[in-house]
Amino acid sequence: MRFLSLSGFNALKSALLLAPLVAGLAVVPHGQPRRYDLALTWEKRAPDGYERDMFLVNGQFPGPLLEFHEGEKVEIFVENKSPYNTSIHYHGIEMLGTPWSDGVPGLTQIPIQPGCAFTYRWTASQHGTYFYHSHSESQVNDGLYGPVVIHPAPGTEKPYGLITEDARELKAIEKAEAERIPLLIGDWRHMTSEAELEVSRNSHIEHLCFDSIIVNGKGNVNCLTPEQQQPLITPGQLGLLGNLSLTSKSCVPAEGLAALSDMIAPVKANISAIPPDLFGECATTTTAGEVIAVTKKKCDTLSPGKWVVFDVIGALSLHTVMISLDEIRTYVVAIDGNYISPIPADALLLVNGQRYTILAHFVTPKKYTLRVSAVSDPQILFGHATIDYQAHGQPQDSSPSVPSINERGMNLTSDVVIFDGMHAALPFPADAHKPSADVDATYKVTMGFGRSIAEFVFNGTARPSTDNGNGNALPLLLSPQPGLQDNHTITVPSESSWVDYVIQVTPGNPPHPIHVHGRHFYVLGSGVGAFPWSTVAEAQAELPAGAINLNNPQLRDTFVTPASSMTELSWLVLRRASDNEGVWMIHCHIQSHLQGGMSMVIQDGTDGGIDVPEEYRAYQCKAQ
Ligand SMILES: *[C@@H]1O[C@H](CO)[C@@H](O)[C@H](O)[C@H]1NC(C)=O
Ligand SMILES: *[C@@H]1O[C@H](CO)[C@@H](O)[C@H](O)[C@H]1NC(C)=O
Ligand SMILES: *[C@@H]1O[C@H](CO)[C@@H](O)[C@H](O)[C@H]1NC(C)=O
Ligand SMILES: *[C@@H]1O[C@H](CO)[C@@H](O)[C@H](O)[C@H]1NC(C)=O
Ligand SMILES: *[C@@H]1O[C@H](CO)[C@@H](O)[C@H](O)[C@H]1NC(C)=O
Ligand SMILES: *[C@@H]1O[C@H](CO)[C@@H](O)[C@H](O)[C@H]1NC(C)=O
Ligand SMILES: [Cu+2]
Repeated sequence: MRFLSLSGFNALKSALLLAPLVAGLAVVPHGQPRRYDLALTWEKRAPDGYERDMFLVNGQFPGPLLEFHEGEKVEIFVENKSPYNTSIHYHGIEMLGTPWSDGVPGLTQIPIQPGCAFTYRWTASQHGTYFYHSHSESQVNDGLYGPVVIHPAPGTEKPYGLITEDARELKAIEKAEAERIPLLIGDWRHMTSEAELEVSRNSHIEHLCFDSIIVNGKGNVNCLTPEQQQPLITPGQLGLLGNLSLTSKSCVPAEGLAALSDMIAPVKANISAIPPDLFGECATTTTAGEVIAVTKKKCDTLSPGKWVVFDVIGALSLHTVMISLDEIRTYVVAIDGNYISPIPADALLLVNGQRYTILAHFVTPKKYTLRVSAVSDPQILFGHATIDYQAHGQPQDSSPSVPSINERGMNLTSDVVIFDGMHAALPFPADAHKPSADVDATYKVTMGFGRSIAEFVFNGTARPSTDNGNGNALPLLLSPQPGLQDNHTITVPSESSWVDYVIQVTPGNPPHPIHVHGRHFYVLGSGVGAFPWSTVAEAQAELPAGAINLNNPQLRDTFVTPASSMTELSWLVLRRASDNEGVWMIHCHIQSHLQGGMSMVIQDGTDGGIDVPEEYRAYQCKAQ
């Protein structure tokens, strides 16, 4: 304190008054942005015991936690020291008034080329759990991601009073929230995304096979013998397998996917283009997984146990996973950064791109296993991490923790409570937010397979990638196209303030996690069969009561379409405010579907042009 000037001291004081002290978060003078510098490099690492080339951020994988107080200005300086064009997207951040910092090459910026730097500026206008990741090609699969946490502003109403009324326990929960721990869940491959993309273009097949599940960038390869695989094979998997067997990576072999391709796509699969190690050739590794130490200190007397808040982040490439912390019934308290009325759960279904904030209470000191099991049909894939709970003065129970789920994510007993995220999750407080009862427009689009099972269409057509720029054209944000309605673009005029998106998925499709940039959306409903109505109001008049929820729907940025059967369509209806001018992507968050063309662009209120700051309008590669 001795060296602090008086004005510095006042700024410090006001910052302290405004925001409760959060461990590890330095004070930023009032009104100044909180700045992070991220250096992207391409180096060798072995997250699951197998060494490969991958992205690191500041020498780390996953990238460092970006932590803010709600309301703060944000400045993120990204230096690209890798050999690839890239960009950084802040998944789930609404980018209110800063569409130029959304990080989508070809749409909101030109890619950050090797040797160049780019500064993202935005406001942390929401609180909760998010993550940053590359939006170029499938670089997420090369490890270019990291967590973002925005601590709620003082006075924010929180749902913890519905869990306990004990003031000391509540204080302990508040403390746990301030010290929240990210759990980034990933599915990992040994082949680089660039090599995989090349193979995919030649094989005309989606490569539904991974090497491991990693938690916070750590895991190991688990190979199963046919005897071990047998009891874990699901009916859906049997359907894909026919008379084939799972590979040593426990994947439906490429031949099985080729047979599917023959049934539904005109462009034939070419299996000989697939190197054998992509689907087969498994070698078990025994790398240590992530271990998170949770310690109850002597002075920590608020609660007889220890409350911990985890931010579960679906930094996945493909798989949908079931997550369960042995012996602990957690509470789900937020979805995609929005508080909900707490939902108790022993196991949680996590879809690619979604986030859940969960609260756990530890009583017995013990090493608890966190299990992560893929539930998708094409592969048996699982991993784990450990929560090492120690309490001062108490011996640690050395018995292994008892699982609630198996390697396929199925409950092992009938009392396991599963939260699948598909049904009611009430906003907290109940009147926190609500969709408009009326909309100004309804846009109906279909999505599904394209000409091969490596190509995916949104509104009839696969959208060509603009990941390496837009030819010689400026990014769309700098040259918006008024009124454009085509296979790749939905233009919502400025007059429209609320809009419905009706997505119909063609038969034979897996669930698609739909992610929208900019404003979050309300999930009004989903179902199997066609959606023949032209508006939600018409649908509501004919569908059974409750099929469309306008009262308390989930507010999210990622939600999954129902799996369609081989003969029927399925549908998903999203209602979204279009009051945030910009050029926003709507896309499937499965990397292979996105790289296969499953995306569209929403121009929100761009008809009058957008006043892009000179810094972004005139951006050219800045040397570091
Ligand atoms: C597997 O089934 C396919 C047809 O679905 C058939 O052509 C092939 O001969 C069968 N293979 C074996 C080993 O039974
Ligand atoms: C299939 O892939 C192999 C290996 O890349 C290539 O040599 C062959 O020409 C391809 N066949 C067809 C029909 O494209
Ligand atoms: C899993 O849970 C369901 C629903 O409670 C139950 O019917 C089923 O028997 C459980 N599975 C096992 C193996 O106990
Ligand atoms: C747009 O999609 C339709 C199918 O919905 C297709 O017939 C048409 O060729 C596509 N247009 C372009 C320009 O690709
Ligand atoms: C990288 O981006 C620049 C600018 O858009 C583009 O001209 C170049 O072709 C891209 N490089 C690669 C390897 O795609
Ligand atoms: C889908 O593409 C067609 C052009 O094929 C276009 O007329 C229509 O407006 C698009 N639909 C939406 C919702 O943008
Ligand atoms: Cu998809």
